[in-house]
Amino acid sequence: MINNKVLSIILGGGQGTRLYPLTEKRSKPAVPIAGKYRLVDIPISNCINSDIKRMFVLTQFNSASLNRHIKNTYHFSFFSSAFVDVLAAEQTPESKSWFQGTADAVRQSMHHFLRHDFEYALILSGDQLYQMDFNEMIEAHIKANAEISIATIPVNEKDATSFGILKTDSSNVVTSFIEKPSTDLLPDWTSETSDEMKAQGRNHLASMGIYIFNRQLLIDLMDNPDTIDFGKEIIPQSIDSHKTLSYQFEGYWTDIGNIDSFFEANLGLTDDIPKFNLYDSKQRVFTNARILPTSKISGTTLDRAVIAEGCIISAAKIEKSVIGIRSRIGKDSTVINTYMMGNDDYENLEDIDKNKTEILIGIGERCFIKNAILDKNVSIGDDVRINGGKHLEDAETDQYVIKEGIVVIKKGAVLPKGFTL
Ligand code: ADQ
Ligand code: ADP
Repeated sequence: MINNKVLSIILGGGQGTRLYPLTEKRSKPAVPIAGKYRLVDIPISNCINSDIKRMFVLTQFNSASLNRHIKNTYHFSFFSSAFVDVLAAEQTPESKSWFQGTADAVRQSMHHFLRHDFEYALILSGDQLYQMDFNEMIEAHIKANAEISIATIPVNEKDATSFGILKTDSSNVVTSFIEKPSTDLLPDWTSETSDEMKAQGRNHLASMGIYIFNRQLLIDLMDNPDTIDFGKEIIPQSIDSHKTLSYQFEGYWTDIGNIDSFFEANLGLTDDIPKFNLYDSKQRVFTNARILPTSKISGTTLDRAVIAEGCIISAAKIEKSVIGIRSRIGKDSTVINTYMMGNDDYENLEDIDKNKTEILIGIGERCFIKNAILDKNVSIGDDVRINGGKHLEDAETDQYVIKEGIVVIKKGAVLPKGFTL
């Protein structure tokens, strides 16, 4: 079994500034998505579905919610060699700083990887939404006798400037690579793609940031402390001297590393036929099994609503929205184009009385919420109106951040009755 020879390294995130404020109080892999999962569940599930069961998650800082989530979710048999280990940037006598970039994160963690027996290191990004069988990629890597493989996907001109773009020969061997080229350089960086991709204007071959390295080569490359990133240094400096294969993928794949793409990817789950399929019994997405009660909904018109377990909803209308675990939405409220992450706990009458809370956790009555992300445990008073959209300028307060028209209510924020935005 080739997957026994693979060790997976998930790049869990740098400082997470692009997903701020969702990363204000937690590390990026712990950011909740799709109502009940966390970002890190995507690459981990892809590995498990590919029978790759030894995984390291590299993260800039260790958040309690990430550790708890991993510990509560991924239990493997006592007799199995499977594990998911979180490695946070740590101070050692040799290195005193945080991970400087992706290659530096791998370098600083090498001593942990080398304790394990593996022939191939599979390096994955932690902020992408996709379903992929890594075995096919590993088989192609071995068959071609490659030293490095890069998963690639055709992209259009507009997207090409945000990715590493490459060119290959007729055997899919990478001949040149440029990290995030400027628009004026793009005409020199087109590739022959399938008719379906061409019809969508996708004529540039982008790196998906998913790599396979042969063990010894990774050790050798990590010896040079001047290389910080895979995209900026390691890949461009390696392609001439090490056979690098492009493994082309044409399924759904999207980067969810910033607020805008994160919002779109979550709301995309409300489409009639979502591009990311959570309802596939062969490619399951795993997460913490919380044993929550069913959701209770009354008097609500639901249209393209994705609703997680344990919710108590009396809203008037929920449209094109993802409602996370244990959410509470009061009477006559309307929620449109919104991702509500849900709550960590329920408030019972005793708690409410004890805390003298006037504003209950969740969304109150007669509210109107549109184009928003509500992080976990927010308390929104009655008659609050949040009308997000491009007419709003970027802003930040203690309670919320506005980025490209999307209003992000921070974790645990309390919005008083009648608050309007
Ligand atoms: P980017 O996504 O811009 O491009 P980068 O910011 O290096 O590259 O992030 C790659 C992954 O590593 C992300 O999941 C990120 O969260 C994580 N990461 C970043 N810094 C980290 C750190 N210090 N510690 C741990 N994890 C960290 C890369 C490639 C491009 C390619 C795109 C595809 O460089 O060539 O096209 O990915 O998305
Ligand atoms: P979920 O994935 O259900 O959102 P979290 O990991 O965010 O769960 O935990 C929800 C809440 O439950 C946290 O705020 C925390 O206080 C509490 N909690 C969960 N597990 C533990 C634990 N093992 N020890 C202490 N508190 C916990």
